[in-house]
Amino acid sequence: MATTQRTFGIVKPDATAAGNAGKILARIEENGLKIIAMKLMHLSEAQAKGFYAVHKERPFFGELVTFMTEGPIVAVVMEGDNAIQRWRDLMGPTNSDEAPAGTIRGDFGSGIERNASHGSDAPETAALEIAYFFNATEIQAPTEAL
Ligand code: 3AN
Repeated sequence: MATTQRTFGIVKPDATAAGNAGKILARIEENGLKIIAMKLMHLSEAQAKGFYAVHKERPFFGELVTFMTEGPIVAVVMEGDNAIQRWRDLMGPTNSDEAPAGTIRGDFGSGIERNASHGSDAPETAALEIAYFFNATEIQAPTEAL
């Protein structure tokens, strides 16, 4: 059965700096996911640390925060049937070196950190991440439980 979902994505600083944001957003639309909210922003250190708080004990946390604050990102909310898995499939595996050609990370990323994009991994994290970046005036409340 088709399940309409919302998911959250980021075009990361490496991809915006390289001029690939438009190409990545086009892939979202070409694949039939609907962009329902979007903003370009330059994260502060505090905002990046808060977003990645779940990784704060990991050895790469400091580097990850430095990377995510080095330039603008595009924060995007997508909606569609099975949107969470579809967006993760479009991105490919976390490590760009292992991501096949044709995936966003395979085509636009380099390595495990500078991997061009982020995507929520479950409905609960999608809801938290959407609320972290978009307030009630910036995104319509879901009509059903999304
Ligand atoms: P995903 O974003 O595919 O769900 P996670 O949750 O394993 O991947 O990783 C969260 C973020 O941390 C990713 N954006 C990735 O770029 C970064 N990351 C994961 N492992 C490493 C690592 N070993 N070194 C640097 N950055 C990493």
